[in-house]
Amino acid sequence: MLFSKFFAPTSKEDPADAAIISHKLMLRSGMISQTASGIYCWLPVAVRVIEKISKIICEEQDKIGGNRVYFTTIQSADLWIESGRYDAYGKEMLRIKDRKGGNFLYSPTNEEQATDVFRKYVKSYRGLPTILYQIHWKFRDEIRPRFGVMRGREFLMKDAYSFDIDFESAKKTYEKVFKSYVQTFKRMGLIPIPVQADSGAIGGNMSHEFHILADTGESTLYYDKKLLSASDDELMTTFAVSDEKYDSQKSIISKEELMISKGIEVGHVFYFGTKYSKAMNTFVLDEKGKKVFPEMGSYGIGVSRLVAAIIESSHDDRGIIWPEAVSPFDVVILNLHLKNSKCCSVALKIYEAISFKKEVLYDDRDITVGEKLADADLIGIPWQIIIGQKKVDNGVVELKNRKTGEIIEMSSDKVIDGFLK
Ligand code: P5A
Repeated sequence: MLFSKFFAPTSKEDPADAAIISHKLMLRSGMISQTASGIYCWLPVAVRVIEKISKIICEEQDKIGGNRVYFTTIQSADLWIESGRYDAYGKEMLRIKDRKGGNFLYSPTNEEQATDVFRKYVKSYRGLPTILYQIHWKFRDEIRPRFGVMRGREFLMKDAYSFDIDFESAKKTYEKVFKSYVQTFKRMGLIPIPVQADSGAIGGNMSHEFHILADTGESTLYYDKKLLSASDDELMTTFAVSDEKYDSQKSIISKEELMISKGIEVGHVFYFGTKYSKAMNTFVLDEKGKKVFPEMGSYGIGVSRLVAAIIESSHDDRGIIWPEAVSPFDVVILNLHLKNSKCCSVALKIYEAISFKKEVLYDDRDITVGEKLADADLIGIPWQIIIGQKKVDNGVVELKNRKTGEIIEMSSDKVIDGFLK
């Protein structure tokens, strides 16, 4: 990708109305553009990150038997009247009328619709367990949208819905999803902290939130120090709660072991039994031909929130530092002297050679050296290949690690070899 043709409107100015660093950096690096309170357009750098995050999520969901679908963003109110949530959901639901006066809404979540799709097609215990998931836009008319896309009104979520024949099987599914979430977040370079949670508007009786630690998090977490080194299995039982649930009198963690940190909720899983299957008369026939209401769960990951959360946990005073797994590009080539034919031929040679294997951004813009270096640090691609006149005359280019700042000089052939490995 040539930067001269790439739509990444970066800016030096610190935006006045951004309170947290991820919001500032997303605006400055040209990732998002606000169109109304809590509603953002997503520009190419951000789209590439969302796609990396989504790919990891899908791979992990598919591993546990998830089936990817697209439910709809616009739903008929009828399903929500049937489940009893239409009135209960309150003002967070964006309600819409069509030209015939029919009641519709923009999906804040899709439990009802998932149940409706399931009941139309699955009639026997043989069709269970079933997991349906999607990555799709949601709308919640939050009272206080804030911190950019962290708490938006329109946001992207991965939402999954599971159907099992009985409690034992549903519990296994819940545990499988729980562990796959731990893997999902770890693959993005994050340390997930699962905390026992209330199930709120979704309803039910078993629920965990997944947080990542960041000073700007909206929740305060109380957790056992052991959690930071726990195995995936231990994570399910190691003690952690958020502020609403913490009671210092009843805490089972000793003072020495207790950690208190701010966290950002990037995922939330729920088991809620037959709440929706009963309300929506959704059943299958078991081996003996008896009607059984499936036991259900739902599982969310805040995909758009994750983009901001990753930035909160990985940046410095010059800009974003993308973990390699979610970076918009693998490497950026900075041609510092466009008018120097040697710099141009070396840059092009490297660009053409490594583009087969890597996602490469080639900064061929006619701007100052300072601007080019600053933009590369701001956008935060993990590797920079810096091509300057003096170095090229000496037969070398510079390879910079964005995270450590370390710069190594080497021949262009050696750089190419490194990226083709
Ligand atoms: C689980 C999947 C649900 O909606 N129904 C389907 C269940 N859970 S949840 O906790 O309400 O949301 C799941 C995750 O979505 C993110 N999220 C948000 N992201 C940005 N802006 C918002 N306003 C917002 N609200 C929720 C969170 O990461 C949450 O864990």
